[in-house]
Amino acid sequence: MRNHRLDITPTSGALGAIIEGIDLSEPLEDAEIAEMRGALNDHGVIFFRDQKITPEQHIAFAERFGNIDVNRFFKAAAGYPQVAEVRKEPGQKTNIGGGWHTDHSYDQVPALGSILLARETPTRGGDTLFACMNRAYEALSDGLKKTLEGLRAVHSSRHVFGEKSSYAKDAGDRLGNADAATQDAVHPVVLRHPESGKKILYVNSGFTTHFVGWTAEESAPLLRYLYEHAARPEFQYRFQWHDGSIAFWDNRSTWHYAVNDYDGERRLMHRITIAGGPLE
Ligand SMILES: O=C(O)CCC(=O)C(=O)O
Ligand SMILES: [Fe+2]
Repeated sequence: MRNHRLDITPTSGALGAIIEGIDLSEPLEDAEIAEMRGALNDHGVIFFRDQKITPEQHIAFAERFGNIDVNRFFKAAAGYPQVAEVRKEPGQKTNIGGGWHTDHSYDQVPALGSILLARETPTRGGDTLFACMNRAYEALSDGLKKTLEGLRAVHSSRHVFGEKSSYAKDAGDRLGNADAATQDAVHPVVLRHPESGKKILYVNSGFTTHFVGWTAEESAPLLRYLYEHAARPEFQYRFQWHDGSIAFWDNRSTWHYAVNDYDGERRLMHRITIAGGPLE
């Protein structure tokens, strides 16, 4: 029985924490899982280094936090339908997730988060940026906060994963199931995080299409302002991967952006997504 607390160190002023001195291939105690959950609520994304875990151990770890949400658009790792592959081959130009977004906001009940494990990393580059949507919300003026409190936004998967999407086309066989891209969901623009209770700005440039009751054209200038504001470096942390690194992000309170700067090299990640609860 381990009786020490986890070694948790924040990674920036905005978000992120690294958890050291723990081997995720070993059975974890309930208290350790609870502490990780707490760290995820406090910091938005938690990181681990040098984890030599099998896909089975990755799945077992994820299941300690909830049910697995199998993404219908990502190609799965061979033999493991629960594990989505995030891959870029040396000959490929586009990457997966190369713009600010939160995953699954097009679902009525968006995922809690994802546990992304680096299997094969390029010699340099291929970092992932994270941004804190609580900080972004808190830094807005009282006037704009009040306006946003009354708004709801539509989020869609169609323009990203659907038949007509150039992103899905460029991704080739890494994405699929385009005819399942029929989800649209409506969420408040400002959420109270279901676990931490913190207020978060909940729109993202990947999936949000417009405000409810506004046209796309009317919505665009305010959305553009919010995207620029929320992408300020003060709200970010940039994570450098090595083989065996893990990032476990909260998919409600953070955005992420996979940097595509390693042409000619392979990058292969395994992602397991955990189902979330209702947002309102
Ligand atoms: O590859 C990455 O760093 C993140 C890609 C991404 O957006 C995701 O896995 O949801
Ligand atoms: Fe993503």
